[in-house]
Amino acid sequence: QDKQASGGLGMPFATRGTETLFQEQPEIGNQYLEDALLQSYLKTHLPPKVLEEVSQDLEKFGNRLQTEIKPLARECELNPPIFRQYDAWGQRLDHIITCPAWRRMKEIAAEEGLIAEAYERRYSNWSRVHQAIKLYLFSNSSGGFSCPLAMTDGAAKVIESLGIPGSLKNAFDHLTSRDPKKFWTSGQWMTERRGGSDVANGTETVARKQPDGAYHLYGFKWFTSAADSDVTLTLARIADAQGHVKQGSGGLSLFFLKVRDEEGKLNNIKVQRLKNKLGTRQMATAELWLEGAKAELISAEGRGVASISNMLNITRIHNVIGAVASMRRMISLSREYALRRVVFGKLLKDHPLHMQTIARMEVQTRGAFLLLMEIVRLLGLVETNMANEQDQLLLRLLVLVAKLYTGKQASAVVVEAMECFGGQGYVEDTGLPVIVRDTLVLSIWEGTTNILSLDVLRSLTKSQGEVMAVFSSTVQRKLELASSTAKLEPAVKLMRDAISRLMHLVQRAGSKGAATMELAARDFSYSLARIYAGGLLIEHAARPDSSSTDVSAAQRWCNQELCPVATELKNRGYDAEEAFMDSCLVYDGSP
Ligand code: UCC
Repeated sequence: QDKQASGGLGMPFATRGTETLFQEQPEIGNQYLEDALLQSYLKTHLPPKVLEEVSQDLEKFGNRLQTEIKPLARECELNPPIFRQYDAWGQRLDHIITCPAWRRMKEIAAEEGLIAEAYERRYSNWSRVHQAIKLYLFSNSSGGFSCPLAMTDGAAKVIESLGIPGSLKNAFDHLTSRDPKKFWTSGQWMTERRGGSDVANGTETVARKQPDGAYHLYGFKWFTSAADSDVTLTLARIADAQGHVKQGSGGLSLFFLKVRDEEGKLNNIKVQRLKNKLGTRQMATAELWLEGAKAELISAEGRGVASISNMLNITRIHNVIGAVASMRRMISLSREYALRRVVFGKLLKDHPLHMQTIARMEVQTRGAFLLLMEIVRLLGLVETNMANEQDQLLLRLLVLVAKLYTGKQASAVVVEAMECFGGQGYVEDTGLPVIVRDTLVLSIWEGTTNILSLDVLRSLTKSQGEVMAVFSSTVQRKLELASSTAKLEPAVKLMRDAISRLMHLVQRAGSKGAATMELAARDFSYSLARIYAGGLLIEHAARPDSSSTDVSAAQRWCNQELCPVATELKNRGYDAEEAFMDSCLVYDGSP
């Protein structure tokens, strides 16, 4: 350490510059073995036989990630897809050329059963947890392949929820295959040029029925992620005999289509260009013209949005996986770096302020991780018919809440963690900026923070408030587990106070009016996330074999404002006057 700190001052400067490495690269080892929270979660929840098998698989996968998969991810980052629209002689090609490492990722995803695991259900309700953890470990070493996997999982889910009709059986088998030669990925073509959030009004694509019962789609898809996928789900408006279509959400239906035919020719699709994105550059996102693409109607007419929601709920869970994985990766690297980097005469790990900064990120990441585990646990119960109606309501709510909250958390944490490396964090070939760029999309795709917050309100209204009763009683039950743990008392007290303020507000929501509730939507969703995650952290810390760090994490989480919506309501009111002042502030006094 002393030698490193002195920097070998005896040497000539030029030699020092080239021979003496200034800083050692932080490296992570087997991500499964290094993740204490993950291991304690599994130990607490999984039945012993399942735990044994899953642990073996995860350890093996952790080794494979370290030795084989991580270098492939770097290849994907260095060789983003290329688009060749024409050949030298002017023939239209529309080829999206991906690198060998990207194609290898697809094979690995099949071999590891990254989709199959969830549908084989060999561990019954725990299969989803197993799959989610593999995806979590894979995420930041996947070279962007997490994205097509999210949509593939979503497509398989939609097909399964339709009862795997005969016409889709072959596709389902491909999407859930462990055979690399057979495995297909799916796209999710929802976004059109008039809008990505307001799908109901933004979708212009028209479907024309053919004499054989198939449909031909005509339209323009503006943002299609992983456009090299084999199949896709997409929305369109069915034209009647006069060519008229129904506008709004009720005019949308869901279609399945193959992107290419048996000979590899595009299905009457033209690629206009690839997007030049801030991040996720390893993955081809395209603008596509549908010029009579042959498709199969797979929802009831006019039930497109409700049907594709099954896909959205899965891709949103993958979004949460990506968020937690990015936070965990950046913290692991920061932690490692702090063990090696000497500044002001001592290692970073011996600087209390630096450790405080990483510890704060760790608390956020723990809350997000347990939230993720909770939604995949509930999903596993639903998928194996072990969930009651209340579990289903809770899942519908928590997917939205977890997606919107962890997307924001992850953006904040990865930017903070980048600072832990000083200037190195900003240097491209450290691999750190890729993580930052790829994380920033998580609060945007699969529904922005505000759009999801508004949907949280809709899910409350739709359940006529029942979901809030379930939410509250579930969190209260978790707190009761901690009643005999004295060290958790202050955290439990803060939580009880937050729940009571939240429920008081919910009871009065009916009299508040839609405009007030809309203004409160984001703070309300944040309150749900913080309170639920607080309950999970306390539950985890109340285990008989919990550690002092589990207790400290729970306490620190609960020390933050757990119910910001109640505080804001008291201080500002979310009323018309506030809304007017918001506009004045934005437009310098003239809304
Ligand atoms: O495609 C994209 C990028 C792909 C990349 C994927 C990779 C991600 C993983 C990363 C891993 C690292 S991004 C495009 C994503 N687009 C969106 O997320 C759309 C955002 N907009 C919304 O979510 C809106 O809220 C809409 C589109 C759902 C609103 O549509 P409507 O038609 O105006 O809304 P409604 O009326 O609320 O919903 C219509 C029906 C209702 O059912 P019924 O008719 O029975 O009352 C709703 O309850 O759909 C139902 N529904 C849902 N059901 C709506 N949302 C849900 C839901 N989440 N779960 C269950």
